[in-house]
Amino acid sequence: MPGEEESGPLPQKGDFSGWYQEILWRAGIVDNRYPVKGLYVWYPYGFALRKHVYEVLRELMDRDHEETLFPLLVPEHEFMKEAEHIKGFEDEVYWVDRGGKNPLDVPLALRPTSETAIYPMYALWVRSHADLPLRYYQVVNTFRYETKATKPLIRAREITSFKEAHTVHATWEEAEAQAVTAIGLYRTFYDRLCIPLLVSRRPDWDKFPGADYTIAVDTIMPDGKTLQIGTVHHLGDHFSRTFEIRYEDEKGEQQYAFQTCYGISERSIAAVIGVHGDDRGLVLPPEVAPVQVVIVPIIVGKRKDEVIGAARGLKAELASAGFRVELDEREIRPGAKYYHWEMRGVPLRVELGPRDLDRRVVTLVTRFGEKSEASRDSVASSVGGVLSGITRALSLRAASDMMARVTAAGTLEQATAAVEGGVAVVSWCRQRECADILEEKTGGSVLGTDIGGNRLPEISTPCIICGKEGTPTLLARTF
Ligand code: 5CA
Ligand code: ZN
Repeated sequence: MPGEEESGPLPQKGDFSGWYQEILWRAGIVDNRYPVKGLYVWYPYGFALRKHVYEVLRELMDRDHEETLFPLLVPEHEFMKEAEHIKGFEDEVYWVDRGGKNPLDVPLALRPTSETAIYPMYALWVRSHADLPLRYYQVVNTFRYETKATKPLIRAREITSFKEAHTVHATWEEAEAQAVTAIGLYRTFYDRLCIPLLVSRRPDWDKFPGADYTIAVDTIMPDGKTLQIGTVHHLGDHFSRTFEIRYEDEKGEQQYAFQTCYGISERSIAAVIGVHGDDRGLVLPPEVAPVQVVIVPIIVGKRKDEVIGAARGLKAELASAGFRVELDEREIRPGAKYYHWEMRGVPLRVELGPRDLDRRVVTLVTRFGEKSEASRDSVASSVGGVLSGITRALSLRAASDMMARVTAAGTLEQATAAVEGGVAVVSWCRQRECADILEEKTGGSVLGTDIGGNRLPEISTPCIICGKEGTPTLLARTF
């Protein structure tokens, strides 16, 4: 069973690494004790959270994408086709090379991502311009033999919840427009999770292997490090030339297609946990909370049956109004129940005791500790209103916390100080040599250049290293 109440106080969130590891099991998200490094197990409560997060993602994707499912295993000859892609992934691939006792004729890669599984099929499917644009996605597990320290949900060797979209277009410009659309989609997705973003264009040496360019979305975790929680890649025609993805244009000529791909993983859930949680546990946005409302009956003296009966009626009413609601009837102190549900991030608690019954009211207590009273006769609409308020407050708090950690830096000293606690915005000329010096002197990494929409603090234009013309650039310590 997940960590129970008697295991002592939760580490303070200020010790983020200790807090994070501990909360994953105390709140029943994942168990990291599976006997293979980098693999972990979803508990039912964590799985329910994952389900709701991915329902939001699927709802957004399904507006103009279709969901598909491709095999996990990729034959070596397909995997080895695109030179840059292989170079980027060869040290991270798990191989299957035996069937029972016999060596396989063709070794099979466990997909680290699915370009090389999907694109041979796209080559068969794409025939004419009428087939384009093509926009498919899948949600699957992928495997990467990560060599940096693994962390559940953040750096896993089995990525259990890899949402990857792969699109095909007639022109480079249409693929670019799709990349812009995808960034908008990811903005909306993270907005629904109340997670603020910094969006930047990765430097060329950090782009996805085989891409023309990569746009990444990052957020800032409580320890000041940034976490990349999604990427959008313009693939140009690199893969279409390798995999022969061609279409017949209006004039009857064969043309190579242009492609994009973009992905999100369970890091999205790590961000929800890390950005919103506090010293008492998870704080979940109502939209994705497995339990949105918990009813705690306050039972004193003789009126127990009456209170329980009323609480069951309230549960039925809230459930039929569409809320995910639990009634905690356990024979333990109310305080122990509060602790339990606070740890699990339930946004709203409804308390109901004999005096509330007499006055036809209920007491509402938000996960932030704000108390109010609602009339029993209009309780569903009060609960809806309070939950909306919680969503707004979470978004605002997360956004202002993040922006407080983004600092303009005109000197190396300022940049060094800024990356201690968050993100430095510096001016950089896009030359590798300047980035190397910048990274070495400050201890941060160049995330990427601003692509607008980030509301960054103003900085002057000369490159912080060489003094030539520069662009606003994000510098941070990263996960
Ligand atoms: N094929 C492309 C787009 S689908 C691709 O694989 N892009 S990626 O390598 O950037 O991965 C997409 C996202 O997955 C990353 O932005 C990151 O948020 C997440 N991710 C990458 N590696 C891991 C890992 N080891 N554990 C958890 N999430 C990961
Ligand atoms: Zn420079």
